[in-house]
Amino acid sequence: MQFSFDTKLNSIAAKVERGERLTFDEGVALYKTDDLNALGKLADFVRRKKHGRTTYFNVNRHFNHTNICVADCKFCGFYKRARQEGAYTHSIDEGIQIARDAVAEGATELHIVGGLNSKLPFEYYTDLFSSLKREFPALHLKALTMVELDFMARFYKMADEEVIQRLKAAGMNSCPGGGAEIFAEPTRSRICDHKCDGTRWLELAGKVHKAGLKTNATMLYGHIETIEDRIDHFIKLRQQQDKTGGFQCFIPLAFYPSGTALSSLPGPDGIDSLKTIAVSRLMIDNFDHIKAYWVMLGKHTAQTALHFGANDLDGTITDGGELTESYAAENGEVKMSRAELIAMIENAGFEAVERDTVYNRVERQSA
Ligand code: V47
Repeated sequence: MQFSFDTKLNSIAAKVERGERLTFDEGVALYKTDDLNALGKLADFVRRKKHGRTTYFNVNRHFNHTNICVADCKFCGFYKRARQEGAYTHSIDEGIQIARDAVAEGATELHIVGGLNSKLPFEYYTDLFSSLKREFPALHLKALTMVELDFMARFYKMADEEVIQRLKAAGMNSCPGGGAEIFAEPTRSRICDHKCDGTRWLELAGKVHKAGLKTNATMLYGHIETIEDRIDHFIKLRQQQDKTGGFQCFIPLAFYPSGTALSSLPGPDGIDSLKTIAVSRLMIDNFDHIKAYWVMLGKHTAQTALHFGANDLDGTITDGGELTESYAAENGEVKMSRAELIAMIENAGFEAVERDTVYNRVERQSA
């Protein structure tokens, strides 16, 4: 039986087998193939070479400290202006209460992101992180995107290095991958022209890596971007990783149009999502982990994505019902039990391994 009915895939498959880096044009060809099975097989080959049957998940919680934002991203259904109804900023005590609930449920990670809020002093963040660390020293704070760090450097008039060092000293342990959206211009400017550009996002990620912290990277897909924009995004991440090496995980984020300024768009379908997982696994060859983020993909597609190159499902999440809910694919569902995550992974034929944020195994006395 021949490998693929798409003859273009044969030479790419030979390169993948030899472990050679793929070009821009090969990335486009992978996306444009109609042979989803062959594409999935190639991505699964790489995934199994790196991770065997292991599929990671974690027990985590999201905390969105504020939804007030000076940016105006067309894809966002979460943000409010400061005087708009529904605008909020959580107090530090509220943050501690959310972390307390999370720790009681076994969370090892608090994922903290919010809007670009010009009403908050820099000390809000350092106080929040140091207070959380005082109460819960073992809780990993995966906090603030490159867009938030860029805003802080500009708004509080500090050097990037000072922003990063002060946040790190206060308790920031790593950074999530948000805010990357799509690096390519003019697409980026059309969907989020108030926030930093792709070059700046990558520069800051490099600076965080140099400060000794890991970060993740995302790509928002299924809105107005082209296939070429997506491949450009993968190659820029690959180049940055070659330079600073601190990215742990890539997370393609499926655009959820409802409640946004782009609500007339359909968003990506299941085939597009599986292709995006697979092509990212093949193109971003120097990232260890590809995450199928079940909240945005929906559980069925996320589980299937484990056969298309993904080796991580993110976590139990348990959101306070804010940012994550604004883009959740399945009726605002933002919580899954540990047992359900394990069953999803095992039913797909993989071995479920609980990890902490930086991919150490977590052993528990009882499940
Ligand atoms: O940057 C906003 C995206 C991101 C929508 O690092 C939307 O482990 C879809 O980055 N439809 C924030 N996406 C979430 C994020 C993330 C999530 C989970 C894990 C990690 C990690 C990072 O959410 C934003 C933006 O790209 N987003 N609105 C929307 N309507």
